[in-house]
This record gives sequence, C-alpha cells and structure tokens, in this order.
Amino acid sequence: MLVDFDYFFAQIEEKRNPSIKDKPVVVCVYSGRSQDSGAVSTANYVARRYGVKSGIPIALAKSKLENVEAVFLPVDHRLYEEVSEKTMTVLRGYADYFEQVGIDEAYLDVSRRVNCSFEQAAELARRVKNDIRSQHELTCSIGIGPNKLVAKIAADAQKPDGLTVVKPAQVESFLVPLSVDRLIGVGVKTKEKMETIGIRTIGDLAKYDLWRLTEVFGRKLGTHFHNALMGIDDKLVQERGEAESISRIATLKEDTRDLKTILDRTDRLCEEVHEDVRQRGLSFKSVGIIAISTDMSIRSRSKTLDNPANKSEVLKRTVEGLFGKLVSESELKVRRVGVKVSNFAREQKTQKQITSFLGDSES
Ligand code: TTP
Ligand code: CA
Repeated sequence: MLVDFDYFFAQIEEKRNPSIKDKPVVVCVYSGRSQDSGAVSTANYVARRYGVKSGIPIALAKSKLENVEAVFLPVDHRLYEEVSEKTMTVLRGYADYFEQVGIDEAYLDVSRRVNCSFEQAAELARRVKNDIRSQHELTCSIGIGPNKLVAKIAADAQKPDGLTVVKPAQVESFLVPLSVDRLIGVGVKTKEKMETIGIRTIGDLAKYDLWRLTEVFGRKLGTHFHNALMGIDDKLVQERGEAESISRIATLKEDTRDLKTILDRTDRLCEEVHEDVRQRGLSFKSVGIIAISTDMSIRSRSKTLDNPANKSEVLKRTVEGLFGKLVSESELKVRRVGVKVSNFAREQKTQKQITSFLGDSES
C-alpha cells in the first residue's frame, strides 16, 4: 500500500491552529525579494477549490483568493519534518517492509501480514488511518494494489481521506480511463507529445502500437509505458539501507586469460555472493561480472534472467557464460574479477503472492 498524507504542510498548520480550518490555507515559500514574491508550497482543499495549488506564484494565489478571507503562512520545515518522522514511525509498525518516499509518503509491503488478502489489507489500512487520526490528528489517503505502481495511482484516485483498493483482476479497468499523466514518467511535455498522436488516457496508450511508441519515445521509455499501462511493476518495497546489489571482487593469483583459472576463482565468489543472498532471503534477476585487466581497464557484462533465481548453480552458470564471452572478445589478460547480483525479489513470498493473486482474481 501507498500512504500519502493529505495537503501535508497545510494540514499541519491547521492542526497547530484549528481556527483556520474552514478557511483557505496557503503555505508559501517566500523568496524575500518583494512582499509577495515566491511560490505556493501547498494549500488545503478549501483553497484548492479556488484553483490554488503547489507551485503557483504567491501573487497569483492572492488574486485567486481576492475578497476571500484566506490565510497565507510561511513554510515551517522543522515542524513538518518532526511530524513526518513521528508519523512514519507509526506507519513502519504496520509494514513487513517499509519505504519512505518524500516527506509525507511511504510504501508499505503488507503482503505477508495480511496473507496476501486484499480484504485484510483494506482492514489494515482502515486501522492505519484510525491510528494516524487518533495519535496525530491527521488524515491520509491510502492506495492498495498488487504492486507499487498500482498502489501509487490508487492512492491518488480518492483524496482527501481516501482508501482505494485495486485487486489484480481490476487493474486494467482501473487504469484504462485515467489520464496518461498519472503514470510516472509522463510530465507536461510527454503529455503534450502524446496528445498530438491522439493519446489522452492510459487506455489510448494501451491500444497504441508498441513499435510506434518506442519510435516516438525511445525504447526505454516506450517499454516503460507499455509495462506501466499493463499495471506491471516488480520493484520491491525497498527498506532504507537495504542493499540494491550484492557483489564480491578478488585479485587472481596471476594475470591470465585462461577461462578455467578465472572460473575457479569466480566460482568461490559466486558461493560467497550466494550465501549473502540466501541469508537475506532474496532471489536475484540480474547477474553482472567485472574484469579489471593488466592495463587497469575495466570491462563489465550483465545479464537479466527470465525469472528470479536463488540457486548458486544458476549464478555460476550465468557468470561462466558472461566470462566466456568477455574473454573471447578481448586479448587482454585479466587481473581482478568480480561478481554481482541485483534486481532482487524476496524469496518464497513471490510464489505465494502469485498464487494468492490468482485466487483473488477468481473470487
Ligand atoms: P504532495 O503530497 O504532493 O501534496 P500535499 O500533501 O500537499 O497534497 P495531497 O493531498 O494532494 O497529497 O506534497 C507533500 C508536501 O510537499 C506538500 O504538503 C508541500 C510540499 N510540496 C512543495 O513544497 N512543493 C510542491 O511543488 C509539492 C508538489 C509539494
Ligand atoms: Ca501528500
């Protein structure tokens, strides 16, 4: 689930001074150049009804709120950071894995504790909201989905104080009518570019030819959009400080380009890497190697596996293939070698998740 606090800075200001609650509240970053120069940081939902939103000039916000009794306040970052820290601690207690993104947003992987049930996840979300309300007098909006991408879009679907659950079977119908700019990576420019080729909704994008899409936006972005609109996203909820890759590097006894000598050494590195991966309960989807040659030049190769793996044999075999290619492609002798795995999935749970999702989509 993605938890996003509502009009965060402005809500904290309302909490500090409840008498302003029913008025438009505009939190501003004053640049100090002149009295009204600067930009709106955020505004409460009363102010938003007048068209006031993050990023607009303070002077423009004032003109939109002319003749209205509105409250303009300077940002108080220290207070917001303090509230953020406290509320994040509450949220962390509800997650198997927790990832804060920004001052007022966090992803909570709750799959394990709710046994992959979306009903139980919704129940948990209601508890989170109650807890935050009673402990901190704040409201938040929560989106629940099979992955981070869907959870994020779901959280934006109903605000403020919303709770939106999107089960795997509902992902497509949920995404199709939404505007393309709800996808990460679609900014104002991309949106305009899409409009010129007739794409307004995620559904339009889904119908669009993938080849054309990659022609217009490049292969990386084109594929990203394609995956995103299918609701595909396999990124982990990444705990802070948790490794994004695990690697080992070693110096060979002698400089060589004999594959067997190299693999003798990398096999041991693979075992060390594998042990580390095993202890953390992870599986990996990417394998990389690095070779530092006698002249200190560095070469690397990597491979993405079709499925997450956790066996040392798979790692060794992949590393063998990569080094085979690397050695055959160069005359240089190798001095140091390294092995790296990345693109992690959490072991066991993945399988369970997939089967539970199937169960869910049938119900
Ligand atoms: P957001 O979560 O984007 O916005 P919000 O919490 O104010 O409103 P919403 O109910 O739509 O979630 O941003 C969190 C805080 O970050 C926001 O309260 C103020 C700050 N911020 C800025 O200072 N400038 C900006 O342009 C944006 C978008 C946010
Ligand atoms: Ca927010």
